[in-house]
Amino acid sequence: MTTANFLRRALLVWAALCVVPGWSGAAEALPKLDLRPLWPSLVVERPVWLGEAPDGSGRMFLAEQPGTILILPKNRQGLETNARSVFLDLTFRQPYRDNEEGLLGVAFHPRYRTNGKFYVYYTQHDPRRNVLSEFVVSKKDPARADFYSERILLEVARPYGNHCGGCTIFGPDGYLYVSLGDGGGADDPHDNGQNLQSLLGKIIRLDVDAQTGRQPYRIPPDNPFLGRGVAARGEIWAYGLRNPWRMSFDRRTGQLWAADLGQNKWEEVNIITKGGNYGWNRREGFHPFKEPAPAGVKFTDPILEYPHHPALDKKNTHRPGLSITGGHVYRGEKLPALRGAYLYADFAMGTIWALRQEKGRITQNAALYVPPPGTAPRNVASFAEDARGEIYVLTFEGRTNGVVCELVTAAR
Ligand SMILES: [Ca+2]
Repeated sequence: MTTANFLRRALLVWAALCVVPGWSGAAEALPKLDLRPLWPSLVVERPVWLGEAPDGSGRMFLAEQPGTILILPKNRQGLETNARSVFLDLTFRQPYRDNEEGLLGVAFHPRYRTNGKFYVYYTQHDPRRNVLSEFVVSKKDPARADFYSERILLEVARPYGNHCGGCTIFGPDGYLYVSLGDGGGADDPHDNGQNLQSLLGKIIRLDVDAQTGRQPYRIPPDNPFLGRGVAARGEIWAYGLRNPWRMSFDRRTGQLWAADLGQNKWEEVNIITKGGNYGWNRREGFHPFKEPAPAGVKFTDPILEYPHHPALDKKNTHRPGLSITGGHVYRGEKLPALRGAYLYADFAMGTIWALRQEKGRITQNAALYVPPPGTAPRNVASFAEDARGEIYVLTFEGRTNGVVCELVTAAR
């Protein structure tokens, strides 16, 4: 090959690389991954949340939907019989009756090390409602919560047994963000998503370190709907959501991500901004739903949707699913090819995907893990992140059992 030919060929190869869709100099190809169970001998029931206490102890806590918070053994691989270490037990209140009810979210206060406070979101009945409470760890025993310390911050009546929301997370601003579903039923029959007088179908933002009068929290003064009197609840940060089951903050950029479950056709991933209206129940994904929006209402579309039925996915670019589970933007060390990518999964299909985006436009989107054909999928109920940014996958196996998995590079 002559020098000129060599240079021409090198130029062509370089040009070809540059036109691969989604290719950018900084982003690696998304990896193929496997799920590897951790704590193999520990029996847990319907795990919905996992987190590391921000107190330097390295302890991992896990919430079971029926109503317990456990402290997991330090040894994640050990096969010895692991006794259950119960940190908080709410099972006698029977929060879990319907499939989507139960103990659904937990958040440690950012200053847990000094104030021992944490927040729990669970459902109750008679009347049916969502409850957000503060608890404090026992002063004598760091492995036990003080059950009698409960301070109820919020109770929100819910007309039906489903769409409970429940994600409870602190933002980088120190405020508590909580997701609430539209109250259930189908199609949002009470139009809660678009109703700013209701907390259902919303993401709310609270200052739990202060109180306003008899209100057991303060509404941050820069919340978008504060000051409208009875026309809008000041707690609301974003609205028009159906059942934002899981959301997360990107620990590097501070962006808030929320996956919203669709009605019959489309699951969606959203980047949540202050005051945004995410469309439900006038929009499902990128599509009109129910009657048209009132004049002047502006909706924020998701950054990604995927269909329930293969026939909807005309380009066959994305496998169908039924129920999205939002994850995290990966900022850990173990899986370099995943850095900066947002993980999400389908609960029913067990598929795990990741996407990268720039300014809300998808640049990469691919399946990381597809359950092997002929096997029952692990139902991905939730993702979790430890203090170092490593990701965990919480799965239901059958009706009751649960498994915590880590993601590892696929051997194949
Ligand atoms: Ca939407």
